[in-house]
Amino acid sequence: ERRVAAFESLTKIPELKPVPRHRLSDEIEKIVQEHLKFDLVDDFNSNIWELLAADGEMKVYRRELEENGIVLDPLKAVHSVKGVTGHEVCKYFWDPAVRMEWEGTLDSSRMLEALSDDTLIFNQVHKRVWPAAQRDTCFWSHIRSVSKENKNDLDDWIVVNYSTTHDSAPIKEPMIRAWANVALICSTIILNRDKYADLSSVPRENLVCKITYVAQVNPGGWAPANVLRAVYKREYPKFLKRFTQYVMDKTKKLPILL
Ligand code: 18C
Repeated sequence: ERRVAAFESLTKIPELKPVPRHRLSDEIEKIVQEHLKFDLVDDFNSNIWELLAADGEMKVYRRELEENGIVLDPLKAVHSVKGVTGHEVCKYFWDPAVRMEWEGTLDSSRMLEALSDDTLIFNQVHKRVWPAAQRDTCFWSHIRSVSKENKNDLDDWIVVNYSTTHDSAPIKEPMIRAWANVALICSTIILNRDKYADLSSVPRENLVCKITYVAQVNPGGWAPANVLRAVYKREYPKFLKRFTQYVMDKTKKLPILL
């Protein structure tokens, strides 16, 4: 049923056509649906989440979780950014052509395969954090729009980056393979919507993009808990600030991507 909604919403966007099925279609569908179901639940008053950092509209929360001495702290952040749409934010997060312009935690990013117009597979090498071994990741990255019931609203957008394996990315010791399940979900609010006959005439200043970002990372081997938590605390807020500023700067003079 949701595939139909996605199909309809994709057909009205010129650069995204409905995509044929491929070997990861079922897994992607399941993981995307899980994110859409759980990530948007407003559970910040439930004692589940501990505030890790706050700056203006941005709030970064974490939940302490360790298994067999490995830190798996789930992370959830919310942000609200003016002047951009969810489509724009997700597009820049997903697009390999601009990744290195905003990603500050990578030594390299290599696209291994395009499974379809909306799903790519990457192998990324992360900056080494002393004193731990260097980490890499291999993941599929999927982008899609999610139709709203009210046709006066802009679609929501989501990108999921989810670890996988790939023949072209064997683990090369001493590198350690980290595992990630990351989602960026964006919802666009239009201020004074009734003043504008059609969406294409809405000015940027009337756009507000509500961002939810969740990340579950398994460092994939020993890493000192205190160093790791210090890296989280520093890097996630830095990423959210830097990336959203990047999207605002890039889109400022461009026509709005609805
Ligand atoms: O979501 C982000 N970026 C996406 C596109 O690149 C993609 C990335 C997922 C991140 C997976 C993290 C894998 C861990 C690798 C080690 C990290 C080293 C950090 C170096 C810092 C200088 O979805 C934006 C992500 C931005 C924040 C990432 C910080 C993650 C820190 C996790 C640390 C876990 C490994 C610890 C290694 C040793 C520490 C002592």
